[in-house]
Amino acid sequence: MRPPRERGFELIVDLRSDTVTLPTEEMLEAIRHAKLGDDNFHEDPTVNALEEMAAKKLGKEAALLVTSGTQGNLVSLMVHTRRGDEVILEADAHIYHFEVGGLSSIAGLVPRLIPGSLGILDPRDVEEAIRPPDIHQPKTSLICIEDTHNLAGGTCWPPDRIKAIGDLAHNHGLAVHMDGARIFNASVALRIDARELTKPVDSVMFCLSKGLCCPAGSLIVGNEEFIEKARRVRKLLGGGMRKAGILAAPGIIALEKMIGRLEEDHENARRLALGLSKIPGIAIDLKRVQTNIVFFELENMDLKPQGFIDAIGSRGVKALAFGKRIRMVTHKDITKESIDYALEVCEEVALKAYSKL
Ligand code: TLP
Repeated sequence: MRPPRERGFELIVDLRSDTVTLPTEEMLEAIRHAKLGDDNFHEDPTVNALEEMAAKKLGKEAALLVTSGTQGNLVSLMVHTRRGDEVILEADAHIYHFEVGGLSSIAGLVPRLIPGSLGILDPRDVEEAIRPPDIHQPKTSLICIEDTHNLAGGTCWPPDRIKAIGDLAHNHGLAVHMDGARIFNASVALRIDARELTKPVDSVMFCLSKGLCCPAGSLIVGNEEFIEKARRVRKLLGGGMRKAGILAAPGIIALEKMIGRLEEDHENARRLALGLSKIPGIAIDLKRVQTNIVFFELENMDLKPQGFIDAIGSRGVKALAFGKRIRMVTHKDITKESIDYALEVCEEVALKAYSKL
């Protein structure tokens, strides 16, 4: 079998991340025709329209376009906290592991990591970690949750758990920030309006540049006061983008048209995961495969994860290693046929390396 023509010109099945998605023709057209203005003066009508739409979609008062998910999370953390405060995070949180330590180096925060189950925190563990007012201790001021949870395998927070964390936080006078880079994947997978998932939290960051296929950009949403402060912090971090309507224009199309199709990515991820589970030497936890992310490990194989990735890469199938795990992510530019091709290549490589230890 020959690899499908994913990009028209390159023979590649790129499963490294949904961040590799290319914008649709309609998005490129929208960029071409976007009405622009200086967003630092609030005068970009396309940005204003996108922000209004994002706030509505997530049931909050206001929204702010930021350059990336990393910037959106950092801005949110800085608005909710003061330097020296403690922030509670799940032990495998993206904010802790993959955002260059900005929460400490820039926001001046002390991370308090609590292991969850499938990335989901137990409110009892969180309550125990909240510090009493004490002159010796840092002040707990924020709880972060991640939905879907990337390192746990794209798992979804049950809505009642989000509510329990929200209630707990608010009873203690703390805020909750949701790293919802892929919140619409959770909403589609659970068949629940995204507003239901975000209602209990004070702020949410979500990404346009992943499964929603935009070239760049993320949004943060919250109440008017939060967004007003966030606008200043975004400027401080170099995120005041001026004629940002060229990024907002595809964002509007993303929110109107790209959310529904995430279902297809989830079906492809399931097909991939089931196929991988039948290959000798591949260990996969199927209960984690709830959205578009698939993690697996190699067992009894004469190959390390990077060796496996290099071997499938030479046949046009790309994946990423996370420690001893391998990650594949489905997205718009991956079809059912490319999944079948990827499975064929994985099986071939695995069979050659299986039990040669
Ligand atoms: N995640 C990327 C990599 O950084 C690992 C990926 O390929 O999955 N929150 C979550 C949950 C994320 O998964 C990511 C990106 C971000 C925040 C950061 O977004 P960007 O890359 O726009 O800064």
